[in-house]
Amino acid sequence: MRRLLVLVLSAMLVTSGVAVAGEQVIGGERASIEANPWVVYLTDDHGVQFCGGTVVAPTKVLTAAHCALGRAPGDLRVVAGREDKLDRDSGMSVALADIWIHKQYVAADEGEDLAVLTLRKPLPYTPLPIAEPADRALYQPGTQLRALGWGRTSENGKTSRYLMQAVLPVLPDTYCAESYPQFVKTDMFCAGYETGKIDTCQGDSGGPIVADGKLVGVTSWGEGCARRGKPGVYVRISRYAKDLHPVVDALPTGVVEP
Ligand code: 4AZ
Repeated sequence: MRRLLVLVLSAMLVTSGVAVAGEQVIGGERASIEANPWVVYLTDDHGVQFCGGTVVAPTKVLTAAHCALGRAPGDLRVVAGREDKLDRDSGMSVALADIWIHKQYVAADEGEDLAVLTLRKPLPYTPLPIAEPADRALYQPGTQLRALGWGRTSENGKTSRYLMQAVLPVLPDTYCAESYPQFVKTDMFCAGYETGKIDTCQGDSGGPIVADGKLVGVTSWGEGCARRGKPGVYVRISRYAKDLHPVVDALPTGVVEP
């Protein structure tokens, strides 16, 4: 009876698309920090990783608004140059001077899910350029993007000790709109597979999805993780380039122009 129940339950898990194998990001593989020096994670005041981010200038980290909202600069830190969360000797943990949240942000599934963190000291890691309006080709359905993060490796599982990556093709806006009634195609895109199985998950939010050496999207939201017909949704960065440039390219306070 007990064995039958286990059998039935595991069959239900398989058919519901919950990632039983419990692989990485979900269904991904390990990635090196050397090849992706601009990917960072955010920790709370207990040192617990809860979101991702991208170095977009020496003192600026782009993340999701929902990762930063309600937090003071002293409540979180940026960890850079560290692939293994337990390897405290690698990379660095940096304090914040300021948090900017997009002024139109209300909720992740309404768009504008963007925040820029200003660091107290510059990072020695190469920044990643953001996608611009001219980069529209990167958002064509089928474009192979790569998402990175230390998020959960199954929908209800633990976050990853190691940096993980997964290749996720851009899906047509029509498909995203059928999946989610609140999908806003000008501000968001969705990526993944109709069958689910490979996806970002909780803890990956705020982190990068990239192609062609550019930041194409910021991991934002979705219904569960790796579920059939419920792809991950990402901030369409090219649409926000004009909002981000003044914040990202601002000289650090205290630096005076010659
Ligand atoms: C989250 O809660 C989250 N499957 C991140 C990504 C996705 C869903 C939820 C996409 O941070």
